Amino acid sequence: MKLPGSLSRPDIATKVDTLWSNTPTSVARVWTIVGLALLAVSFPTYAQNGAQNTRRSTAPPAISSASSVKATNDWLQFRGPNGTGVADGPTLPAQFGAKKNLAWKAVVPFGRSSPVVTADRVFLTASEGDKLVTLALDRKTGKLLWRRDVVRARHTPIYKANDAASPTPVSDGKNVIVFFADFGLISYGPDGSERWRVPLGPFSSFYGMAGSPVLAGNTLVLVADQRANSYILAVDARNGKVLWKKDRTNYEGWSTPAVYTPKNAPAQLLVLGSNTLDGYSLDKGERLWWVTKVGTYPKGVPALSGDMVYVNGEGADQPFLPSYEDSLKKYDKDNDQRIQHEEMKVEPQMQEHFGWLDANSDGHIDRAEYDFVRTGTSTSGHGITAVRLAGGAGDVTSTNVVWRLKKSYPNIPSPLVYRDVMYLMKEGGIVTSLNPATGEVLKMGRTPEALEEYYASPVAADGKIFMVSASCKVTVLKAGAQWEILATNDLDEECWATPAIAGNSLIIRTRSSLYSFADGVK
Ligand SMILES: [Ca+2]
Ligand SMILES: [Ca+2]
Repeated sequence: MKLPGSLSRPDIATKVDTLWSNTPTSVARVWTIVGLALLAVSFPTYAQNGAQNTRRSTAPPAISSASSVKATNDWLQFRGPNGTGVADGPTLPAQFGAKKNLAWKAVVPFGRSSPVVTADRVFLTASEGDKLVTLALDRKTGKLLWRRDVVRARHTPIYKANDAASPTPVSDGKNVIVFFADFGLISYGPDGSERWRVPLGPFSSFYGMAGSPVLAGNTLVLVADQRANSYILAVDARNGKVLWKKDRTNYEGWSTPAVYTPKNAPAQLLVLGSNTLDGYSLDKGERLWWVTKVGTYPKGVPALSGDMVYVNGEGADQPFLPSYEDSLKKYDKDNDQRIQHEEMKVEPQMQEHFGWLDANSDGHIDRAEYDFVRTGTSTSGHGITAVRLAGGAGDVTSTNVVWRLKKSYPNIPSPLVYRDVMYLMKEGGIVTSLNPATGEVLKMGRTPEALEEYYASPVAADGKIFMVSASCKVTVLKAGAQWEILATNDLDEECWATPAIAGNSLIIRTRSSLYSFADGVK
């Protein structure tokens, strides 16, 4: 059997662990939330959080794009300005709902992608049966301006926690570019006219593709990490012409890249993949440097702040699965030394993830496949990794990693750095504030009215942090090292998407609707 490529990578340490913590139940729980982009929790064992270096960063922000957080009037990609989740300038309400501070509400088809906002439009993707849908709504009124459908090229089976429209669109402020794993890339003009398309796929991902495309000037970048043949692709956003494509050896991933523009050097792409964070040159796609031991299950987007970047990757210190022999004893009723789907029904929550272990989809889990997941993808470091963007080539793990946090970090939600404080939103409703320079935990507490799963990444503006739970309870924090809860607003529906903030509007997608909230509108 051919093993997935990353197992043989010398720079990949071999393991994952936190992810599936110890029991099949937790395995299922975690995987219920994998793959959502896309769009953070544990227990207060924070004293020894793995901070390894206490150098204080006093450097001013060196990132042109990320630091352009002045009066943000648009939100053009997943998690806004360069994926930071931070908008500056607006005034936003702490309390809102169907009858409070509601500017408009629009019914939209299902999809887990997040809204993006230009000066006059809100773009959104969805899927309905065979149709892959792109919507443009009027930003002021929520009125549908146009809808474009393409028929999906295929119907790749993926895990139930993902869907055909989980990647978030990206806009240059005028046009929109969308990515559907069952189709490829498509760009529409402001009036809905198709500008170009780039068919892509099929992709091989048990949990489904989820990373969103991003723009760096006129270059559109898409990271397609899958079971084999992972790659990063750069396309001319003006015409859809492929500029370059580079193979990656990383395994399945669901992370969106970030663009880093050093003060006096060309732009780079920061790509979080299974077990590595890589820096690529934007112009040619050369892999310039990398950091290892960053976890196996990359999600969200690298969070840039000043000359630091923070990434989040699940993993564990010990294998989360029992030995193959123990699993054979439990499941292998026909004694053929392999595990079949039917045999796993004694453990329904494990059975749901059968396809994750059966890498070649032949209906049998064999030892090599099992051990690949048990040890090959699990225990190579994990948690929040803080990396100084200090130059260097090749493996810069030993020189550029400033600290790591291996406890109480999120699974899906990205870290947020806002006004010199880092916030983590972890499943179960656990909020942690940290000193981003050192990893020191400043405060840990709960969101008592929203103790549940979180898929959306936290966003911030107006001195407030917005955290959206799986049942769309939106907790608003007063930002600060000793943060406080200002309000919890209940939209009473399932919620996966990361909110958008543009001007004085807070735009939130629930299962069926898109809401725009603003202070004092009603
Ligand atoms: Ca068997
Ligand atoms: Ca197999």
